[in-house]
Amino acid sequence: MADTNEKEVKEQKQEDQNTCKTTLNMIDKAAEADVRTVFARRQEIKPCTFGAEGMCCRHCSMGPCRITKKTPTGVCGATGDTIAARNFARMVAAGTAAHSDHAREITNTFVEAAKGEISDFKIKDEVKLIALANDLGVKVEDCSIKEIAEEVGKICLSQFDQQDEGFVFVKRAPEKRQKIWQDLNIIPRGIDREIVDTLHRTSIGVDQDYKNIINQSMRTALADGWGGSMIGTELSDIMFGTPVPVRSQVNLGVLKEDQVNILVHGHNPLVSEMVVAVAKDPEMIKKAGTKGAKGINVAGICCTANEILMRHGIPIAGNFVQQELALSTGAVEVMAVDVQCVMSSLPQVAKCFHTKLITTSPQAKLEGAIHIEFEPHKAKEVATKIVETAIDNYPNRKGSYIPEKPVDLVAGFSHETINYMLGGTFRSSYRPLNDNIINGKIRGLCGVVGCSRPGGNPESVHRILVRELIANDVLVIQSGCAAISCAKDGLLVPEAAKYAGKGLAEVCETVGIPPVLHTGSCVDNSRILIEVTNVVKEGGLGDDLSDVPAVGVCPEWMSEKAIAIGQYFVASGVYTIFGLPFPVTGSEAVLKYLTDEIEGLTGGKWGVTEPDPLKIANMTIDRIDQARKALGIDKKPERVLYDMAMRRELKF
Ligand code: SF4
Ligand code: MSK
Repeated sequence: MADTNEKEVKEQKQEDQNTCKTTLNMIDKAAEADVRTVFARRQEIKPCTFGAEGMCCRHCSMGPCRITKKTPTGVCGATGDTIAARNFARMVAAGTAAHSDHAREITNTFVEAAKGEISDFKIKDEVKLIALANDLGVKVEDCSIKEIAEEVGKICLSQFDQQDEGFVFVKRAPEKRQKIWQDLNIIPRGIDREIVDTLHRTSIGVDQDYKNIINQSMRTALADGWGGSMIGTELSDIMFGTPVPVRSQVNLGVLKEDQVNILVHGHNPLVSEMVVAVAKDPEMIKKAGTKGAKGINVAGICCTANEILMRHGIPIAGNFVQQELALSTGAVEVMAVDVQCVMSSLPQVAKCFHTKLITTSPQAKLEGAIHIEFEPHKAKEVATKIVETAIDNYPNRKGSYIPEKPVDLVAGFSHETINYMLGGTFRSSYRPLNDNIINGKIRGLCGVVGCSRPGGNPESVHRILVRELIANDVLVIQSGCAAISCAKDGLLVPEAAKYAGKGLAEVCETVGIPPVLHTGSCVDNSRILIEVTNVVKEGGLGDDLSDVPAVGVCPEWMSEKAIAIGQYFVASGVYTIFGLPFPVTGSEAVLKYLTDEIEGLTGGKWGVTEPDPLKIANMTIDRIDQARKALGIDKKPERVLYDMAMRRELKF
């Protein structure tokens, strides 16, 4: 039942001018429709501090054990340090599993598409296929596209279950980085093997040494960033097209009053790609017309949204915290979900309206939803059923409330696009980017990634942080729900260069890019690894990722996947700042290892702080300036300090 709680949430959020007004507005509308949302549940359920600090172990039936000053070990004798490290490593393993299982499904489909065994998916980007084949050492001369694709698919598939040496994607990293990994013995053997190893060693009575556990979690995380996630991104690009800049729109206002609205939600682009294709079929549009609709409008939620935005310009309805609010508009005929970040509450919300909720993955069923199982062999058939269900449901819409108009954005900044846009068609290269970092017009790079979270003012943290960074000439690269937050604030268009510092604005205006580049879904954080690697390989900014004036930030992480991402950035040499809560704060030793000592091993480390955007911005800029100093390019520019009034001035 909705109650005053929703109102309290709204009042609290109104204090912050940067909170998404559409979200605020829809919290009210949801309450009117008797819909309970994540915002209200967050208010009611106070997090367990033992769990939040990594001090609860439930790995055997002698527990669960909670570590306190009075009880400093579990029943088995495990210390708080061991328990915190085990919990952390398990989060990395779970995140790696999520990204990599997504990638496995893509890879299996890719292999079948390469062999010509399925008709609905094909090799679309042959140039990228050949580039990847070259990186993987696959022979391309005198070989057909089919032969090359089959071999590339075979190698990618082998990365999951191989047992020993031969993890190929790490060879894309700078040589110095590979040597660091070799010396630390953290080059992954196979993706599945590292996940299993981590789960094994963190079960009762196995690895007790927190440093050893954390080091294994780095190997697991590398199997994600330079393995599962990278494979997912690369093969999706080859099958569906490598993103190029595309203009579209974002926020719940993308829903259409007079059209059949279909929302796709989750992460895996296989289903959503096909829904997008089928919804464009003139026969389907005609059918929608027979039901009184003027067309079929597909929009996305979460990272499936980012995938189809990047490749087709399909608008984004919202991010993680907006999924229930999207249904609360009453304007959605079908929400089709695949895997990850799908709230269990959706069937209850859908029931309040005419919306049909459809699950498509055998791994992710929801009680109360219709299940139409997706299989690559019958992709079009499944997508057709989804679209037809939506069309048939349109006459059942009983009135709706679609919030104010959406906001424009430009997405599609794959690492290939950055290469092409900055270097030009005839001499694509990262040289201009490097030169602009060296001459100080661009102070440095920052990947601002991750989730959106209820509690506090989720959208505003990202927005204030990113505005502060660009105002100080930091070029921001975004993915996931963080990108959606800033897109809704109008920061992902070239016109937003007016909010950037003088140097960054000049570069953006010359090239025609936004100061905040949308690089894709959370799996696509692997693109950022390649982007920073390309900067290193271009020359002039050190010989390793840890030398580049670049920082990773995830102010509002929510999922275990974010912890896996953070750990692969740290293991790759990047200073990576996460907002609290951070899941090892109960152990001083583990916290110190991750935020300090680990730097001596990898050159990267975690920064952990309360999600205060200005503090995070300062930490980021300080680190960038230190890196510039170490490179001897620290002469300019001046640091601009924005007070609250100046920041408000910057609003649209
Ligand atoms: Fe407790 Fe040890 Fe069992 Fe964990 S493994 S629940 S600390 S007894
Ligand atoms: S969807 S993992 S809430 S980014 Fe990728 Fe968003 Fe975080 Fe899910």
